[in-house]
Amino acid sequence: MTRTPELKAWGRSTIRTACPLDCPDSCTLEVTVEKGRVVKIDGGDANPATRDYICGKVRNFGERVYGEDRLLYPAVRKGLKGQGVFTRVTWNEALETIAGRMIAIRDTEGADAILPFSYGGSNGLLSQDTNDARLFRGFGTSRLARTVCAAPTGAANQALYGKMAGVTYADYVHAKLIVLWGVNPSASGIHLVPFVREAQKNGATLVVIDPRATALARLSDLHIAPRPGTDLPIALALHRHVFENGLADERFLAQHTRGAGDLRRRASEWTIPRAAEIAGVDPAAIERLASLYAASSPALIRCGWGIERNRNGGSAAAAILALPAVAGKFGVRGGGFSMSNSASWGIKAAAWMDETPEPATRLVNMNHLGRALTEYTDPPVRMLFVYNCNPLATMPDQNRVLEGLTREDLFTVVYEQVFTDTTRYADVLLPATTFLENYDIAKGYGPISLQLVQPAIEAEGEARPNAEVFSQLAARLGLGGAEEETDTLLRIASKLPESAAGLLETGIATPPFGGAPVQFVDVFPLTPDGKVDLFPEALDTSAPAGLYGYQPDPATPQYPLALISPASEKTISSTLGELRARPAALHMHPADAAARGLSQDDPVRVFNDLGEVQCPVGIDRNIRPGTVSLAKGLWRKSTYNNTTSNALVPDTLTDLGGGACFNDARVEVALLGRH
Ligand SMILES: Nc1nc2c(c(=O)[nH]1)N[C@H]1C(S)=C(S)[C@@H](COP(=O)(O)OP(=O)(O)OC[C@H]3O[C@@H](n4cnc5c(=O)[nH]c(N)nc54)[C@H](O)[C@@H]3O)O[C@H]1N2
Ligand SMILES: Nc1nc2c(c(=O)[nH]1)N[C@H]1C(S)=C(S)[C@@H](COP(=O)(O)OP(=O)(O)OC[C@H]3O[C@@H](n4cnc5c(=O)[nH]c(N)nc54)[C@H](O)[C@@H]3O)O[C@H]1N2
Ligand code: SF4
Ligand SMILES: [Mo]
Repeated sequence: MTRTPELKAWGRSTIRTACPLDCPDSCTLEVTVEKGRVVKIDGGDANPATRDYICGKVRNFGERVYGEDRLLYPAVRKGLKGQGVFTRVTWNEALETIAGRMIAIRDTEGADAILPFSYGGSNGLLSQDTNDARLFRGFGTSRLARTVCAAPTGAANQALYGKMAGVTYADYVHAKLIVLWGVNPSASGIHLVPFVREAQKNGATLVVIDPRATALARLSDLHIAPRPGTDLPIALALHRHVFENGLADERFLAQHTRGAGDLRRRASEWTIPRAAEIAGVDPAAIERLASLYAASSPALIRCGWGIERNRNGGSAAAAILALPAVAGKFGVRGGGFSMSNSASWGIKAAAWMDETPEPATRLVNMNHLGRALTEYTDPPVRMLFVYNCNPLATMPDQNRVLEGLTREDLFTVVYEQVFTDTTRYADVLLPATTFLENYDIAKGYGPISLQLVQPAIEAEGEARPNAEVFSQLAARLGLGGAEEETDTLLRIASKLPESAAGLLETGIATPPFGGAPVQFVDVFPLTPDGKVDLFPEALDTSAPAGLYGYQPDPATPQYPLALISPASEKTISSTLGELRARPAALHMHPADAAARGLSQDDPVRVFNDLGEVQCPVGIDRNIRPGTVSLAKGLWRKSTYNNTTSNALVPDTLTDLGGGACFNDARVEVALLGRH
């Protein structure tokens, strides 16, 4: 396989590819290239769910590719840690330095003193869990639990349904009731929005459950704005309502589920008034939702990731996902639930990683990065190898992460596209290609799609793709021969399930069930006995308050405000954060601002015992009182004092799955300068 022939052409050409960023939609892209440079990025129509439009972030992605922050050459640190002074070296020198250091660490303290650190840079199948895993597994480094996102929702979906495929975007138009629960598609998955609007035109009722009045909440029939972290009581009150009023689908429960009795018992204490009290909402609103849900069909719940980022996130996801089973909402097009569809192809990295099994080395929860770098002994972390991730911007307890990255005795490799916050603390910098410069396989987790990502341009500078760099490093360490990127692509493509045939030839595989399976008609639970497990024992044992057990709000009189950090339309996590211009504002309800004597644009301190963020305040009626919001994915330069919301986020873990509790940050806000 050779690189795209168009690359050789010097005229104007359009290349079809796909977007592998960590966004559910996975758009088909058409990239126009003139004289070897990208001049236009727009949507293509191969993936029908994304139609042929894309978001502004990727339309302007050229600003990243050609921007002044782009990393073009390998480099090593010259100045003090964090000073940001580097000297250019060759790839050979950079890889020799890293390999030498890895061997030295293994020979003195053991290979598990090396911690590879990666997450969402690209969701493609080539850039993660391929040659990187082969290298780190083969060398015996510490393992990383990639739990920063989707760990609690994933644990719940796995245990209840074995990650059965969910309702896809196109089928929303058939629903008569849509509940958007802790999800904001107007920012985080824009192609869902027209389907929701079309359903509304067809007469569907729209309910949004979100502490903020998002764009779709403002267009909804019912908006419930709970205190962050209280979705569990609301969901349990809905269960209680359904069970106690004889509205449960007993036949479905008997035939397709187990554990309904235990779920019913745990829900029995949650009357609607009690749940409403805890959630800080009007009981009449929950009452209305309960009646609507019981009476409507097809009824569809989209369970987002906003509900998982707190101490109750796993149980909340389980209780929400259990609703369609108890209330009998499956078996019709447009009915059931939708969440992540990433498992729908049945693709498992194990298919191409079998020859390098995972060793039983130390497992580090990525949400504990700060702790790992500053506290772990036996052995301490001596090398941190960061790729596909910007942990200084995106992980909890930012000040502790920073303290760790500043350690003189830590050797940090950062393999990146641009000069991020994390990059500044590197000892060795490696330049990575963007998806416009490499191959990949993009798997959507909203629509069920699988597409080929192919280079539209030659790599800028000396940037190289992950598949190639990790295999070259592995070869230097005696862990197999170096592989070209296209060889890795072919190897992985050959291990994909039959359903993915045709991907390399046509650029897009034909999804199972036409990409629109009906739950309990086309797809069934992939649990061991094929039933929905409404009360998985393993979850009950691992959750601190038991499964469906509510843990109270962590607010204190000193720090009464809940700080949330939802996805913004300007970045994907922190990707593209370099392009944000103005300082980001803390969103606050007028009543909370008045109580603190704050006016629009006042500079404020947002603080708790972990840290402080200084930024302007934006008075916003669309956020519930008692909750404040600062966008996810900010870079440190986006505030006055170089910290972001993560400086206020504790590194406590969710009840299930070891996830991050971003929205459990509790803070106070005051005018900057007044103490
Ligand atoms: N533009 C853009 N798109 C993205 C991303 C991005 O950063 N930018 N990130 C991608 C990734 S990695 C992910 S995981 C997804 C996330 O996409 P979403 O599922 O939309 O997740 P969030 O934006 O974290 O939160 C969604 C909503 O939940 C609300 N919320 C916060 N706490 C609670 C709560 O306790 N209960 C309830 N009911 N609601 C709550 C927030 O106000 C927010 O409006 O989006 C993906 N798409
Ligand atoms: N406060 C707060 N923090 C959050 C969240 C929140 O809700 N609130 N949400 C969390 C969520 S949902 C997620 S998913 C995480 C994501 O956190 P991260 O995994 O840190 O994701 P990004 O910020 O997108 O950083 C990915 C980096 O990988 C780089 N990259 C992209 N492609 C490649 C490649 O091919 N090779 C290499 N070597 N590098 C590449 C990009 O340039 C980018 O800097 O953030 C979490 N952080
Ligand atoms: S980030 Fe999402 S909406 Fe934007 S182009 Fe990529 S897949 Fe499409
Ligand atoms: Mo995420």
